[in-house]
Amino acid sequence: MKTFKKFPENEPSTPLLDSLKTLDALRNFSSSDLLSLADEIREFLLYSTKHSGGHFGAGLGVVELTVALHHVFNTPNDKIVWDVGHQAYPHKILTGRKEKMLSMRQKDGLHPFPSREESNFDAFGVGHSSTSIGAALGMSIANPTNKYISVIGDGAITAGMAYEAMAHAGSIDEDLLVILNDNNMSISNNTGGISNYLAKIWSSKWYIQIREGGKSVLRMIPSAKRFAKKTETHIKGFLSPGALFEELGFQYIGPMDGHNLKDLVRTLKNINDLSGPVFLHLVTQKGKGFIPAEKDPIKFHALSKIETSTSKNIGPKYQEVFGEWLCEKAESGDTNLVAITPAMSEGSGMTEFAQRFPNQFFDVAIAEQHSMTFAAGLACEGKKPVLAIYSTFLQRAYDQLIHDVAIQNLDVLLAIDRAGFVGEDGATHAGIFDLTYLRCIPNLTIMVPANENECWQMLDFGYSLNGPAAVRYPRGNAPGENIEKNTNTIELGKAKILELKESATVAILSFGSLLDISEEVAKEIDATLVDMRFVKPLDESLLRELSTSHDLFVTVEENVIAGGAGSAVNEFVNANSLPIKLLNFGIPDEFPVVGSPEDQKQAAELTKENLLAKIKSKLAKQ
Ligand SMILES: Cc1ncc(C[n+]2csc(CCOP(=O)(O)OP(=O)(O)O)c2C)c(N)n1
Repeated sequence: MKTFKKFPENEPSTPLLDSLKTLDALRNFSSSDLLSLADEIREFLLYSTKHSGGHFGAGLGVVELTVALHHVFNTPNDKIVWDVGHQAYPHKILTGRKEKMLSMRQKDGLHPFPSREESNFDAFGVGHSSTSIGAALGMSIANPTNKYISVIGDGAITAGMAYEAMAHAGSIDEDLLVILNDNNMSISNNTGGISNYLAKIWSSKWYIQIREGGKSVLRMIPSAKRFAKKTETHIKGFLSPGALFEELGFQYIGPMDGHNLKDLVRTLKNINDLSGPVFLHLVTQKGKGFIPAEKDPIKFHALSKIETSTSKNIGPKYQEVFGEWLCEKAESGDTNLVAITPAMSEGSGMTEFAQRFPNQFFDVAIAEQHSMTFAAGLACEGKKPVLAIYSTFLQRAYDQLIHDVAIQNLDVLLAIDRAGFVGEDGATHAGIFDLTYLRCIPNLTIMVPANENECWQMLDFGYSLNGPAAVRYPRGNAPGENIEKNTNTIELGKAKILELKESATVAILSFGSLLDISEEVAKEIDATLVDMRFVKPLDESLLRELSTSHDLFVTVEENVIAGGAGSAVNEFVNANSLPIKLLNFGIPDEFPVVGSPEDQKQAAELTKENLLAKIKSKLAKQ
């Protein structure tokens, strides 16, 4: 295997890859051709991701696996279901999309995750983790003529969904291959009992023997048929390294070196003859073959593209504001504060807090549902949990929010990050639904900061409240307001009037992150401008007052229009028969395009020009 110390300067030549017009020829490749092909893919991946940005280390770690799977299995009829899908760049390169790799993550370019729309080699659309086993199981039951392979990481397999699906597959003895790509990493170091369990397997005599004695794991695989009857499996469960998976009804094979292409091919060919659920445990290295990424897999989880940003924001990133706030809270001696993340410590700005206050910090692994119920439990016994969670991943913990936190009116503060458009990761990661699905939950206070000062003060305010509260902030940099740490101007359900125009016909009610556009529009048409601050409770007395002196309420939010903050205003106006017309701006009833947040705003027509045009036409109709 070739190893690289730096990114290739120029596009590397890839003769074998280019010769593959379809994958038929790949099925007859010799071992040495397969090795050369893997080298070509790895080098091209370095080149293309350097230019496009995007997920990096995970793809490098599955180059050999990708080649082996497409060599052994009859794809696309046989289906590879990639979990999360962030490791699927080599798969995209090999399945006819090499020429488009540089367009990855851009508007009209390649999708950053597998997408059924993009290629029939992409068996299942992903982005969120831990869905691959359930999806592959459904496919296998629906159409047993093909083979179905779920490839799941040791991070993704920490989530409950993976076990729900394995328990189901095991109980019905369905044909299914689950490949665990175990690199001992999530985005950060993997945490929790499952991770410890896998680490024990790594260090077990089985794996050490294979690694050091050069023995092949193939000897542990029976020549063809199902390995053992149920009772034997049970006994073997106590002896084999993968007892947990055996107990769930899988035939466990491994652990084996996931970079040894020759052994991998032989093993997969043997497994192809087995029936029932099979669990193949591969040990791989994140960032494999690129020395800087092997040394620092956290830094190289993803590469960011150097972009010419059109954003005028010069303040800190919102997650940095959150991280600093957490640290200051703990520094002040508040030992009841407990900060929780479901596997997103770096992205949520919690690295410093985790280091300085390890006893008040929990990374619960990729387990959003559990993170919420865990927070509820902590609150029951007097702690003050702060759950930092990306808007898109909060979707996973919805029932737990209603059932465990809100009904019991527990003191849990949600720091909801990456709310609104998140850009290049596309629709799977968009944080555009939360105001809609949160607004209908009784007991929950919802705040939307328009800058870092408000964000800080709202975190403080939400933390001090009795009952659940949410502060919802966007991806990226804040506008650059001074943070006033020792004053708090936030009052429950009170908006802030930024501009009150006596003669104005229009009042712009801005909810959170789009205050910049709202300001520009207000200036242009001499409108009243309100920073609403609260989605729930709404500032009802202000709405009543403004409705008597204006003709039109214009609501602006970075959330879907359906059921969002604007809807809350509409409902209030209707319920109270207020004499005012309404115009709602937000995200239309479509999933966002792949592209930058600016591209997404353009596509949703959230621009100053469009707002002005629609307001003018609405006024003209009056
Ligand atoms: C439900 C959900 N929560 C969080 C994430 C964010 N996320 C993307 S990749 C990743 C780590 C996955 O680790 P692993 O499965 O071991 O794959 P690796 O990157 O190590 O190859 C996380 C937490 C996600 N995609 N989905």
